[in-house]
Amino acid sequence: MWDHLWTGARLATMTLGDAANDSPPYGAIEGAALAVAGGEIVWLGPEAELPGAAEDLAKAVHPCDGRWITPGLIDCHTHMVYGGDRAREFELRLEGASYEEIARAGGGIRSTVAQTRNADEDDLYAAALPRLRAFLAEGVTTIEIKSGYGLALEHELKMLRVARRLGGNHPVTVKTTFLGAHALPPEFDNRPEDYIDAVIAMMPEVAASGLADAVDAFCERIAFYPEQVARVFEAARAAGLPVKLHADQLSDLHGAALAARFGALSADHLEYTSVEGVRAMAASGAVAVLLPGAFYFLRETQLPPLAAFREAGVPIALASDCNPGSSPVTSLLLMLNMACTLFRMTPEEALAGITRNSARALGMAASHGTLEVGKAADLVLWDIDHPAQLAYAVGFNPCHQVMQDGKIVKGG
Ligand code: DI6
Ligand code: FE
Repeated sequence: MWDHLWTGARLATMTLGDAANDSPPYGAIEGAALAVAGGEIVWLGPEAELPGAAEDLAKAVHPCDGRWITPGLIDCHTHMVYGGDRAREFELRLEGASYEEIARAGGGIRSTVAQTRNADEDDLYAAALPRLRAFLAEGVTTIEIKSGYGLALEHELKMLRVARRLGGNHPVTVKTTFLGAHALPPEFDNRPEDYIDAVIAMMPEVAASGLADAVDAFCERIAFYPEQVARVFEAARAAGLPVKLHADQLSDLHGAALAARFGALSADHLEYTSVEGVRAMAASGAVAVLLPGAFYFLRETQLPPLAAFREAGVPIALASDCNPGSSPVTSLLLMLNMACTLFRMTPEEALAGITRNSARALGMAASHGTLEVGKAADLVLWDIDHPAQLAYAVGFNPCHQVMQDGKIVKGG
């Protein structure tokens, strides 16, 4: 007996079609059924091909009335654990100050660092909770959470522990990333090389703690130069941790190529990435993670090189970049709409960006991101007539039911 069987469903499997088979958009299967047992998808296909009567096959049968099922949503880039907020900085920017000017004047990331250092684990947990709940309400079943507002071992580990605790107490898979090289902390003013040494010195303990699944850095003139990032990445490699990079967000420092050189899982932001950077990513297999929330909130006008990514066959993911300074966003569905309206991505590309390709950006492609037999039973049932409606509507949440890791966690 299967544990669960959905009938009368339409599936957006999001599997990459076999070109020879001329597979339908969204990898769609209409008039479909899908079965779950032991936390895995064990059967899916046209309902007419079920090997028996539904009631004889599963302990729980869920008639879907034609609703769509997608893979559970995956947000592969967030900074959702932090202290305080930056609403005052938002006002300053509206009065004319730029994000970079505020950062250089010691505001920006540094103000969040001060507030995060002052917060204890319980404070940070409580602050992150409503943000996490907002994501979960829209069908997010996997979320990545970065450190990077502690910038000292004790505070970085504190952030990572909070991230793990959020995952332990909620129906969501949390992937954590150590972002020690996010900004220069005030005690290292004018001594960036010394701070990079300090980040490298943190690496063995971060790795040994088991609190980090990957390592990230911010490669930018207001953060760290490529040579400095390369030193951090060497240390990550020595510690056996995969890397990813905030690359080419505000200027082209050739971050995408740097990420590719280190076999990064992903390079993220990428508004200023050159064609050479795109080619390097294509050759290395890195995922391009686009962050339309930050593009929107900073009123950026330089578009990421989408046509080049498409042409080179670089997989494109989307994420919220949830953070207090450049993307105070807690909706992954909103990112679908912004990716389409701002970047001219198609609704299908956008949905692949928060399922199949975001799984890959987290190194989880073998087990997550598509509806396929053998993959984790993370899925969302939507009150929609067509998958494009997920990207089309703004501020609307048609999430009907969520299964995470084989358990129904919303909309019993
Ligand atoms: N790029 C971003 O968009 C965030 N971090 C980064 O490296 C912004 C972080 C912040 O402003 O607090
Ligand atoms: Fe970010």
